[in-house]
Amino acid sequence: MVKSLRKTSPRSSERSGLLFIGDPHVENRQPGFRKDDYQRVILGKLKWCLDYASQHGLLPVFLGDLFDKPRENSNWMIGQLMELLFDTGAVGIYGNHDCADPALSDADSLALLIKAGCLELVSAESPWRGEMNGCEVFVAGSSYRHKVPRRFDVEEFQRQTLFDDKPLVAWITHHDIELPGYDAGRFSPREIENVQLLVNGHIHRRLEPVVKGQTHWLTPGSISRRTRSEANRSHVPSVLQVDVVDGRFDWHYVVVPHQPFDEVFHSAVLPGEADDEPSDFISGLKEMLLRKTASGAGLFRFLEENLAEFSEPVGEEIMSLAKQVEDE
Ligand SMILES: [Mn+2]
Repeated sequence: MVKSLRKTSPRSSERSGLLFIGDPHVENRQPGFRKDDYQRVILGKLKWCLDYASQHGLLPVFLGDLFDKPRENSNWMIGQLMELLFDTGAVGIYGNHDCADPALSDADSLALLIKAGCLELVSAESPWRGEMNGCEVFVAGSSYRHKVPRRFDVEEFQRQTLFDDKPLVAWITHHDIELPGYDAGRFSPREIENVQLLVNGHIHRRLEPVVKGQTHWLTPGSISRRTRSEANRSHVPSVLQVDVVDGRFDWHYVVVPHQPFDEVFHSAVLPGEADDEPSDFISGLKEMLLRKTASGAGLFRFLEENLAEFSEPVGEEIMSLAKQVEDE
């Protein structure tokens, strides 16, 4: 496990709650059909979130996928993240996009933030622990591919304390949870003993909460919109504020300032718009010429829609050539 090289924790200030930040996917390139300066926009959103956390006495908690690409990140961008996180501190888990191998390693960009003491990685064995409004609070979690336990053994962590007040426990995950409105779910939510709140990243749009016994399962969604999809058109980038009030968690969503969908994404070129040309093939080509996206988003959509016209080996060869170009 990657560990901080810092001897002291940056988190000395009084805190009264938590701010959960979902899937920022910071990266140098433009995702999909976005037409803004994505890397500056997403760093600006993170700065807003961290400022908000400081102003409201909240500990920032990252739900995974802080980075979109585990390793190809510029020093400039990692330096900016260090500057943003160094004073506020933060805790979190890693997502599938943060690690190139099945587990996070020293070769991944996120490891630099952890070693620099800018982000504390939490797990079942090493939760964050602190006091908020006179109540003991734990933040533990399961990074991508890590199991979520049936119960959190708070007694184990409380052996050395004099009092036996029941602490509040928030658990963070980055998993395909089976929730209403999400079709790719593989794991059903259940009660986790001693855990009042489970907050899941990985799913990029906000979903309705699910209650299982004492455990509330919340899905805030991503603070960035990466694809020009209808789901994203209605998704409002938000963070989840959780305050500790009278010995319990009290939560609500806070909208992160963002531009309207149509100002963030290139509009789709519709058949007919391209010089009255009725062919999808031609309108697809037009879209590629008009919207030269850095990620090749238009190219891949165009190929997927048109490769059926070719025999299978020819189609596969064209796709593999396109992927080689995209990887460069
Ligand atoms: Mn993600």
